Amino acid sequence: MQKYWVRWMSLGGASAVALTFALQLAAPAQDNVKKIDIVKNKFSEENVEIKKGQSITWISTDKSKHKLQPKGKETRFKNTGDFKDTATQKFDDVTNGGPIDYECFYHPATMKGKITVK
Ligand SMILES: [Cu+2]
Repeated sequence: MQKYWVRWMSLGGASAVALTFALQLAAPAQDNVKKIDIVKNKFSEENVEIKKGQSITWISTDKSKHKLQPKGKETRFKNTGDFKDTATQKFDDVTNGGPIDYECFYHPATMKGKITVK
């Protein structure tokens, strides 16, 4: 009996790690990422509300490149640099309050957005 207990304990540790890992894989990571499509130089949603610590992924199907940047002196939005397919940014700074204004460097007339972080 003792032998089995020891074996169970040694397996127990490993399976706890495996289970934790499996749970992490199973957890809907997508829930923590808000997706915004970019089609023909337009955002699918211009005003979005997310929770602190959430990320936004912009998914572009345009042939032209985009570069999202903060508007004015906004410091909570980081310049994405040029991208053609996707760009992701995490938002966990809510210190300034109010929505975060951003735009596309190449298409500021049609690509303007606001992000409210709660
Ligand atoms: Cu653009």
